Amino acid sequence: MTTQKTLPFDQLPEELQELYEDMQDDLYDGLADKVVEGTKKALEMGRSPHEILTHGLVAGMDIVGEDFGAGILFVPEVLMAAKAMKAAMEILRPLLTQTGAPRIGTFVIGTVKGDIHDIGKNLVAMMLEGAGFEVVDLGINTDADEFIAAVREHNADMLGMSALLTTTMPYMKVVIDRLIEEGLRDKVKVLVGGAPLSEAFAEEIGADAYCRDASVAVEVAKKFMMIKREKAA
Ligand code: B1M
Repeated sequence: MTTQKTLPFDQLPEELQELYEDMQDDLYDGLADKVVEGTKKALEMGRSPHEILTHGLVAGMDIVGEDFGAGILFVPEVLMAAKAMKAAMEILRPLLTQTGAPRIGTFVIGTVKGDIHDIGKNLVAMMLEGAGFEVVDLGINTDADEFIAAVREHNADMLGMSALLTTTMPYMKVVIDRLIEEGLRDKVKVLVGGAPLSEAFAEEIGADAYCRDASVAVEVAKKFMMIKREKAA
Protein backbone atom coordinates (compact mmCIF):
# COMPACT_ATOMS: atom_id res chain seq x y z
CA MET A 1 0.00 0.00 0.00
CA THR A 2 1.29 3.48 -0.81
CA THR A 3 2.22 5.62 2.17
CA GLN A 4 1.52 8.86 0.28
CA LYS A 5 0.46 11.69 2.62
CA THR A 6 -3.18 12.80 2.41
CA LEU A 7 -3.24 16.45 1.36
CA PRO A 8 -6.07 18.84 2.29
CA PHE A 9 -8.76 18.87 -0.41
CA ASP A 10 -7.92 22.37 -1.67
CA GLN A 11 -4.28 21.42 -2.22
CA LEU A 12 -5.15 18.58 -4.60
CA PRO A 13 -4.84 19.06 -8.38
CA GLU A 14 -8.07 20.26 -9.99
CA GLU A 15 -8.58 16.95 -11.81
CA LEU A 16 -8.59 15.06 -8.52
CA GLN A 17 -10.84 17.58 -6.78
CA GLU A 18 -13.34 17.05 -9.62
CA LEU A 19 -13.08 13.27 -9.32
CA TYR A 20 -13.69 13.35 -5.57
CA GLU A 21 -16.57 15.81 -5.94
CA ASP A 22 -18.18 13.50 -8.51
CA MET A 23 -17.72 10.59 -6.09
CA GLN A 24 -19.36 12.60 -3.29
CA ASP A 25 -22.32 13.44 -5.58
CA ASP A 26 -22.65 9.81 -6.70
CA LEU A 27 -22.53 8.64 -3.08
CA TYR A 28 -25.23 11.17 -2.20
CA ASP A 29 -27.34 9.77 -5.04
CA GLY A 30 -26.66 6.19 -3.93
CA LEU A 31 -25.06 5.21 -7.25
CA ALA A 32 -22.90 2.31 -6.08
CA ASP A 33 -21.52 1.45 -9.54
CA LYS A 34 -20.37 5.00 -10.11
CA VAL A 35 -18.77 5.29 -6.67
CA VAL A 36 -16.92 2.02 -7.28
CA GLU A 37 -15.81 3.31 -10.68
CA GLY A 38 -14.52 6.54 -9.11
CA THR A 39 -12.67 4.56 -6.44
CA LYS A 40 -10.99 2.39 -9.07
CA LYS A 41 -10.08 5.43 -11.14
CA ALA A 42 -8.46 7.17 -8.15
CA LEU A 43 -6.47 4.00 -7.40
CA GLU A 44 -5.34 3.83 -11.03
CA MET A 45 -4.17 7.42 -10.64
CA GLY A 46 -1.97 6.19 -7.79
CA ARG A 47 -3.97 7.80 -4.98
CA SER A 48 -3.84 6.22 -1.51
CA PRO A 49 -6.82 4.40 0.06
CA HIS A 50 -6.70 6.92 2.92
CA GLU A 51 -7.04 9.87 0.54
CA ILE A 52 -9.88 8.20 -1.38
CA LEU A 53 -11.69 7.41 1.87
CA THR A 54 -11.20 10.90 3.27
CA HIS A 55 -12.01 13.06 0.24
CA GLY A 56 -14.26 10.79 -1.80
CA LEU A 57 -16.20 8.61 0.62
CA VAL A 58 -16.25 10.03 4.16
CA ALA A 59 -16.65 13.59 2.83
CA GLY A 60 -19.63 12.40 0.76
CA MET A 61 -21.16 10.63 3.75
CA ASP A 62 -20.74 13.78 5.85
CA ILE A 63 -22.96 15.67 3.38
CA VAL A 64 -25.49 12.83 3.50
CA GLY A 65 -25.42 13.06 7.31
CA GLU A 66 -26.01 16.81 7.28
CA ASP A 67 -28.99 16.53 4.91
CA PHE A 68 -30.36 13.55 6.83
CA GLY A 69 -30.24 15.59 10.03
CA ALA A 70 -31.89 18.53 8.26
CA GLY A 71 -34.77 16.36 7.02
CA ILE A 72 -33.77 16.71 3.35
CA LEU A 73 -32.83 13.03 3.00
CA PHE A 74 -34.71 10.09 4.51
CA VAL A 75 -33.77 6.57 5.61
CA PRO A 76 -34.17 4.85 2.19
CA GLU A 77 -31.86 7.40 0.51
CA VAL A 78 -29.31 7.15 3.33
CA LEU A 79 -29.41 3.36 3.03
CA MET A 80 -28.59 3.64 -0.68
CA ALA A 81 -25.68 5.96 0.11
CA ALA A 82 -24.45 3.52 2.79
CA LYS A 83 -24.66 0.66 0.27
CA ALA A 84 -22.60 2.66 -2.23
CA MET A 85 -20.01 3.48 0.43
CA LYS A 86 -19.77 -0.18 1.46
CA ALA A 87 -19.29 -1.27 -2.17
CA ALA A 88 -16.36 1.15 -2.53
CA MET A 89 -14.91 0.03 0.81
CA GLU A 90 -14.82 -3.53 -0.54
CA ILE A 91 -12.45 -2.32 -3.29
CA LEU A 92 -10.21 -0.74 -0.69
CA ARG A 93 -10.44 -3.63 1.81
CA PRO A 94 -7.52 -5.71 0.45
CA LEU A 95 -5.29 -2.64 0.35
CA LEU A 96 -6.14 -1.76 3.94
CA THR A 97 -5.99 -5.25 5.42
CA GLN A 98 -3.22 -7.07 3.55
CA THR A 99 -0.20 -5.02 4.52
CA GLY A 100 1.91 -7.95 5.66
CA ALA A 101 2.31 -6.38 9.11
CA PRO A 102 3.24 -8.96 11.76
CA ARG A 103 0.45 -10.04 14.14
CA ILE A 104 0.57 -7.87 17.24
CA GLY A 105 -2.57 -8.59 19.26
CA THR A 106 -6.23 -9.56 19.28
CA PHE A 107 -8.94 -6.94 19.01
CA VAL A 108 -12.64 -7.67 19.59
CA ILE A 109 -14.91 -5.02 18.08
CA GLY A 110 -18.64 -4.45 17.65
CA THR A 111 -21.39 -1.87 17.37
CA VAL A 112 -23.34 -1.80 20.64
CA LYS A 113 -26.85 -3.07 21.33
CA GLY A 114 -29.65 -1.11 19.68
CA ASP A 115 -27.36 0.37 17.04
CA ILE A 116 -27.04 -0.83 13.44
CA HIS A 117 -24.52 1.71 12.11
CA ASP A 118 -21.45 -0.21 10.97
CA ILE A 119 -19.59 1.73 8.28
CA GLY A 120 -17.20 3.44 10.70
CA LYS A 121 -16.75 0.28 12.76
CA ASN A 122 -15.94 -1.70 9.60
CA LEU A 123 -13.37 0.86 8.59
CA VAL A 124 -11.74 0.70 12.03
CA ALA A 125 -11.70 -3.12 11.81
CA MET A 126 -10.06 -3.06 8.35
CA MET A 127 -7.37 -0.61 9.41
CA LEU A 128 -6.62 -2.55 12.60
CA GLU A 129 -6.24 -5.71 10.53
CA GLY A 130 -3.88 -3.85 8.21
CA ALA A 131 -1.85 -2.76 11.22
CA GLY A 132 -1.40 -6.40 12.29
CA PHE A 133 -4.28 -7.05 14.71
CA GLU A 134 -6.26 -10.25 14.66
CA VAL A 135 -9.73 -8.69 14.51
CA VAL A 136 -12.85 -10.42 15.80
CA ASP A 137 -15.77 -8.42 14.43
CA LEU A 138 -19.03 -9.08 16.27
CA GLY A 139 -21.05 -6.94 13.87
CA ILE A 140 -23.96 -4.71 14.88
CA ASN A 141 -26.43 -4.70 17.78
CA THR A 142 -23.97 -6.48 20.07
CA ASP A 143 -24.99 -7.06 23.67
CA ALA A 144 -22.79 -7.33 26.76
CA ASP A 145 -22.97 -11.15 26.84
CA GLU A 146 -21.60 -11.33 23.29
CA PHE A 147 -18.76 -8.91 24.05
CA ILE A 148 -17.84 -10.79 27.25
CA ALA A 149 -17.96 -14.21 25.55
CA ALA A 150 -15.74 -13.02 22.68
CA VAL A 151 -13.19 -11.39 25.00
CA ARG A 152 -12.93 -14.69 26.92
CA GLU A 153 -12.94 -17.00 23.91
CA HIS A 154 -10.29 -15.06 21.99
CA ASN A 155 -8.27 -13.97 25.02
CA ALA A 156 -8.54 -10.44 23.62
CA ASP A 157 -5.98 -7.74 24.30
CA MET A 158 -8.43 -5.04 23.36
CA LEU A 159 -12.14 -4.40 23.13
CA GLY A 160 -13.53 -1.75 20.78
CA MET A 161 -17.10 -0.47 20.84
CA SER A 162 -18.84 1.74 18.32
CA ALA A 163 -22.04 3.79 18.78
CA LEU A 164 -23.53 6.39 16.46
CA LEU A 165 -26.64 7.26 18.42
CA THR A 166 -26.92 9.31 21.59
CA THR A 167 -29.46 6.71 22.75
CA THR A 168 -27.06 3.75 22.36
CA MET A 169 -23.78 5.26 23.59
CA PRO A 170 -24.70 4.75 27.29
CA TYR A 171 -24.74 0.98 26.62
CA MET A 172 -20.94 1.11 26.46
CA LYS A 173 -20.92 1.61 30.22
CA VAL A 174 -23.12 -1.46 30.66
CA VAL A 175 -20.45 -3.50 28.85
CA ILE A 176 -17.61 -1.98 30.89
CA ASP A 177 -19.48 -2.69 34.14
CA ARG A 178 -19.95 -6.30 33.03
CA LEU A 179 -16.22 -6.59 32.28
CA ILE A 180 -15.58 -5.48 35.89
CA GLU A 181 -18.16 -7.94 37.30
CA GLU A 182 -16.63 -10.79 35.29
CA GLY A 183 -13.09 -9.95 36.48
CA LEU A 184 -11.97 -9.14 32.92
CA ARG A 185 -11.50 -5.38 33.10
CA ASP A 186 -7.77 -5.52 33.85
CA LYS A 187 -7.15 -7.95 31.00
CA VAL A 188 -8.42 -5.76 28.16
CA LYS A 189 -8.01 -2.16 27.13
CA VAL A 190 -11.33 -0.63 26.15
CA LEU A 191 -11.40 1.75 23.16
CA VAL A 192 -14.58 3.53 22.15
CA GLY A 193 -15.59 5.56 19.11
CA GLY A 194 -18.46 6.97 17.08
CA ALA A 195 -19.63 10.41 16.00
CA PRO A 196 -21.54 11.47 19.15
CA LEU A 197 -18.79 10.43 21.59
CA SER A 198 -16.11 12.58 23.22
CA GLU A 199 -13.03 12.29 25.42
CA ALA A 200 -15.14 13.36 28.39
CA PHE A 201 -17.74 10.66 27.75
CA ALA A 202 -15.06 7.98 27.41
CA GLU A 203 -13.55 9.05 30.71
CA GLU A 204 -16.95 9.17 32.42
CA ILE A 205 -17.80 5.57 31.49
CA GLY A 206 -14.34 4.27 32.41
CA ALA A 207 -13.02 3.48 28.91
CA ASP A 208 -9.26 3.59 28.32
CA ALA A 209 -9.45 5.76 25.21
CA TYR A 210 -11.75 7.67 22.89
CA CYS A 211 -10.83 7.31 19.21
CA ARG A 212 -11.96 10.16 16.98
CA ASP A 213 -11.38 8.15 13.82
CA ALA A 214 -9.93 4.91 12.49
CA SER A 215 -6.36 6.23 12.29
CA VAL A 216 -6.47 7.29 15.94
CA ALA A 217 -7.87 3.85 16.87
CA VAL A 218 -4.88 2.18 15.18
CA GLU A 219 -2.37 4.54 16.81
CA VAL A 220 -3.86 4.08 20.29
CA ALA A 221 -4.18 0.29 19.92
CA LYS A 222 -0.55 -0.02 18.82
CA LYS A 223 0.58 2.18 21.71
CA PHE A 224 -1.30 0.01 24.25
CA MET A 225 0.24 -3.15 22.77
CA MET A 226 3.72 -1.65 23.01
CA ILE A 227 3.17 -0.78 26.69
CA LYS A 228 1.81 -4.29 27.34
CA ARG A 229 4.85 -5.90 25.70
CA GLU A 230 7.25 -3.66 27.65
CA LYS A 231 5.52 -4.61 30.94
CA ALA A 232 5.72 -8.30 30.07
CA ALA A 233 9.44 -8.11 29.19
CO1 B1M B 1 -28.22 7.00 11.00
N1 B1M B 1 -28.05 8.50 12.23
N2 B1M B 1 -29.92 6.50 11.83
N3 B1M B 1 -28.32 5.68 9.60
N4 B1M B 1 -26.75 7.88 10.18
C1 B1M B 1 -26.80 9.27 12.19
C2 B1M B 1 -25.79 8.70 13.17
C3 B1M B 1 -27.30 10.73 12.59
C4 B1M B 1 -26.22 11.61 13.24
C5 B1M B 1 -27.91 11.41 11.35
C6 B1M B 1 -28.40 12.80 11.60
O1 B1M B 1 -29.43 13.00 12.21
N5 B1M B 1 -27.65 13.80 11.17
C7 B1M B 1 -28.49 10.38 13.56
C8 B1M B 1 -28.12 10.22 15.03
C9 B1M B 1 -28.61 11.34 15.92
C10 B1M B 1 -28.15 11.13 17.30
O2 B1M B 1 -28.40 10.15 17.92
N6 B1M B 1 -27.42 12.10 17.77
C11 B1M B 1 -29.01 9.08 12.96
C12 B1M B 1 -30.31 8.55 13.18
C13 B1M B 1 -31.26 9.42 13.97
C14 B1M B 1 -30.70 7.28 12.69
C15 B1M B 1 -32.04 6.58 12.90
C16 B1M B 1 -32.63 6.66 14.31
C17 B1M B 1 -33.02 7.15 11.84
C18 B1M B 1 -34.43 6.61 11.88
O3 B1M B 1 -34.67 5.43 11.77
N7 B1M B 1 -35.34 7.53 12.06
C19 B1M B 1 -31.70 5.10 12.51
C20 B1M B 1 -31.18 4.31 13.73
C21 B1M B 1 -31.00 2.86 13.41
C22 B1M B 1 -30.31 2.13 14.57
O4 B1M B 1 -29.10 2.09 14.63
N8 B1M B 1 -31.09 1.56 15.48
C23 B1M B 1 -30.58 5.35 11.55
C24 B1M B 1 -30.32 4.50 10.46
C25 B1M B 1 -29.30 4.70 9.55
C26 B1M B 1 -29.13 3.86 8.27
C27 B1M B 1 -29.47 2.38 8.47
C28 B1M B 1 -30.02 4.43 7.22
C29 B1M B 1 -27.62 4.17 7.91
C30 B1M B 1 -26.62 3.16 8.51
C31 B1M B 1 -26.11 2.15 7.52
C32 B1M B 1 -24.94 1.38 8.05
O5 B1M B 1 -24.14 1.83 8.86
N9 B1M B 1 -24.84 0.17 7.57
C33 B1M B 1 -27.40 5.50 8.62
C34 B1M B 1 -26.31 6.37 8.32
C35 B1M B 1 -25.45 6.00 7.13
C36 B1M B 1 -26.05 7.54 9.08
C37 B1M B 1 -25.03 8.67 8.80
C38 B1M B 1 -25.62 9.52 7.68
C39 B1M B 1 -23.62 8.28 8.42
C40 B1M B 1 -22.88 7.38 9.41
C41 B1M B 1 -21.61 6.91 8.75
O6 B1M B 1 -21.55 5.80 8.23
N10 B1M B 1 -20.58 7.80 8.69
C42 B1M B 1 -25.01 9.42 10.21
C43 B1M B 1 -24.66 10.89 10.12
C44 B1M B 1 -23.28 11.20 10.66
O7 B1M B 1 -22.66 10.42 11.36
N11 B1M B 1 -22.82 12.39 10.38
C45 B1M B 1 -26.28 8.96 10.83
C46 B1M B 1 -19.29 7.50 8.01
C47 B1M B 1 -18.34 6.77 8.97
C48 B1M B 1 -17.01 6.52 8.27
O8 B1M B 1 -18.12 7.61 10.08
O9 B1M B 1 -19.47 6.12 11.63
O10 B1M B 1 -18.60 8.37 12.43
P1 B1M B 1 -18.43 7.16 11.59
O11 B1M B 1 -17.06 6.41 12.02
C49 B1M B 1 -15.82 7.07 12.21
C50 B1M B 1 -15.59 7.59 13.64
O12 B1M B 1 -16.77 7.92 14.32
C51 B1M B 1 -14.79 6.51 14.30
O13 B1M B 1 -13.99 6.04 13.23
C52 B1M B 1 -14.78 5.96 12.05
C53 B1M B 1 -13.91 6.04 10.82
O14 B1M B 1 -13.02 7.11 10.83
N12 B1M B 1 -15.43 5.35 14.91
C54 B1M B 1 -14.74 4.55 15.78
C55 B1M B 1 -16.65 4.81 14.74
N13 B1M B 1 -16.79 3.70 15.47
C56 B1M B 1 -15.62 3.50 16.11
C57 B1M B 1 -15.23 2.49 16.99
C58 B1M B 1 -13.96 2.53 17.51
C59 B1M B 1 -13.08 3.58 17.17
C60 B1M B 1 -13.46 4.60 16.30
O15 B1M B 1 -13.62 1.52 18.34
C61 B1M B 1 -12.36 1.46 18.84
